[in-house]
Amino acid sequence: ALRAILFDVDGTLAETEEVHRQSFNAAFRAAGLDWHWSRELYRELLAVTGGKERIGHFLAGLPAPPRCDVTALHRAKTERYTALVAGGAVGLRPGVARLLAEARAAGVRLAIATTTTPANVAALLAAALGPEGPALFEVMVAGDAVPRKKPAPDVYQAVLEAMGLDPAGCIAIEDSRNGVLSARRAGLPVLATPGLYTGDDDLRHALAVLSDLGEPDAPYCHLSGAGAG
Ligand code: XBP
Ligand code: MG
Repeated sequence: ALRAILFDVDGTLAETEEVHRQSFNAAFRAAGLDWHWSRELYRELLAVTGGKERIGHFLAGLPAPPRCDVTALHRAKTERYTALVAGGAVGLRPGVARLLAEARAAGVRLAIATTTTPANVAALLAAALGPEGPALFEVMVAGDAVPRKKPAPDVYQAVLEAMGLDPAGCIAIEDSRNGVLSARRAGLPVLATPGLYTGDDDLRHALAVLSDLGEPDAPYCHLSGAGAG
C-alpha cells in the first residue's frame, strides 16, 4: 500500500515560476541593478536550483560582475514573492487539492521536499489552502535545510528520515528534471507533471509523465494504483 506522497512545490503544487521570475526582477530593480531575466533566460537559469545559487550563477557569468550582496538581494526577492503569493498571485495546479484531500482521507502521509525558501511555501499553502493548509503536511524540508539542493537526493532523504520511512512505500511528485533526479537518487518512484518551464525537461527517470494530476474520474487518480514498488 502507498504510505506517503512527497510533494515538490514550485511547478508541482503550483505554477510559481513566473512569480519567482517577476520577484527576482523587482528585487534587481529595487537594488539599482539593470538586470532583467526574460522568460527565455529564466528557462536556462532554472537549471540551477535555489534562488541564491541562481543569482550567484548569473553573476559569475557576467563579463564585469558588480559587487553585490546576494543574500540581501535574495531576501528582497523573497519579500516580494511572499507578498505576491499572499495576495493570491498563484493557485494550485489541477488535481492537487483533490489529491491532498483523498490522500488524507485514505491515511496516506503527506510531506514537502522543496528547494525554495520556507517562507515561500508557508505563503503558498496559506493562500491556496487556507489556515489549515500547512498542517496537512507532516514534514516539510525546504531550502537551505540540507547541504546540497536538487538534483542531489539530500532533501528527499531528509524527508524520509524525518518520517521514518523507506522510499519503497512512497511516491514523489515532481515537475522538473532536477526534481525527478533528486527523488530517484533517494530511491523514490516519481510521478512527473511538467509545467510551464519544465515541458521540455528530460523526465525519463519518472515512473510516468502526466500533463497534470487530473480530474476526479480519470483512472490514474486512484491512489491505490499510484505506488509502484
Ligand atoms: C524550485 C527552485 C526555486 C525557486 C526559487 O525548484 O529552484 O529555487 O525557483 O526559490 P524545485 P528561492 O521545484 O525543484 O524545488 O528563491 O526561494 O530559492
Ligand atoms: Mg519543481
